[in-house]
Amino acid sequence: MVALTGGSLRADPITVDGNWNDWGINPDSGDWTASTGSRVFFEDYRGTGGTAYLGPGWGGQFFDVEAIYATMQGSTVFFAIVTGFDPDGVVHGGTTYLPGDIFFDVGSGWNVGVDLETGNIFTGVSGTTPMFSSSGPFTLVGGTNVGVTPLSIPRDGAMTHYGNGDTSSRHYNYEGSLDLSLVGGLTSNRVGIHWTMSCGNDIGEGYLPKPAVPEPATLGLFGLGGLAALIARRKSGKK
Ligand SMILES: [Ca+2]
Ligand SMILES: [Ca+2]
Ligand SMILES: [Ca+2]
Repeated sequence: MVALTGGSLRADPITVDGNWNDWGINPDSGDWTASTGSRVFFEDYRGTGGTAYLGPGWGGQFFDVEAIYATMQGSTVFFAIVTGFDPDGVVHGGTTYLPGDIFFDVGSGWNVGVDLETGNIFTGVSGTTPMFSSSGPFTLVGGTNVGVTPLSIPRDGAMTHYGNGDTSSRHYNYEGSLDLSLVGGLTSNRVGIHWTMSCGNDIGEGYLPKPAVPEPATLGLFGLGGLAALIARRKSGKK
C-alpha cells in the first residue's frame, strides 16, 4: 500500500520530448533561468556570427554549447543540452563536423556513455579525442551495453530547432534521461554531464549535486504511522 501511494504521487519533472518549456526556459527570448532543475553549465556566446571565438576554438553560434540543465527524480537524472550545434552536423570550410555522444561521471570519471544515435547506455567506456583534445571525450568506445534510455535529439524530421531567424541564431535542445541504477548508481555526491562535437571547438560540462534525502517527508510518514498505531490502540482499548 505504501508503494502504491508512492507511485501515484510520483510525477516525472521533465518530459523527454525536445521541448524546453518544462524546464521553464526560453533562450530565444533570453530566458536561460530554469524553474525546474538546475543549470549546471552556462557559457553562452551571445552574438549571431558564425566565426567568433568560443574557447578553446572558433565557430560562433554554429558551435556554441550554451547551457546544460539537469534534475534528479529518484535514481533518474533528466538533462537538456542547449547548443547552437545542429545535430545533423555542421559544415564549415568544406568539412562536416559531427555531434558527440553524451558522457556521465557517476564517481570515477567519464566512463558512462549514452550513444547519441541510439540511446544505448554503456558502462566502462573510453572516449575518442576531438581536434581540441582538452574538450574530450568526443565519442564513446567499447564498454558494456546495459540498456537503452529515452533521448530526444532534434534531427531533421523532429522539432529541428528553436529560432526562426537566420541559421546562426538557432538553438537546439538535446534532451534525455538516464536511470543511474542501470549504471551502478552514484558513487560520489554528484553526477557529471559532458558533451562536445568532433572538433571540440566548444564544450559543455557540469555537475548536478545528489539531492538531499527528503527528511521531512520521511518523518511525516513515521508520524502518520505512529498516529495510526495510537488510534488502533485506543480503539482496541474501548472494547
Ligand atoms: Ca521537455
Ligand atoms: Ca549562443
Ligand atoms: Ca559556449
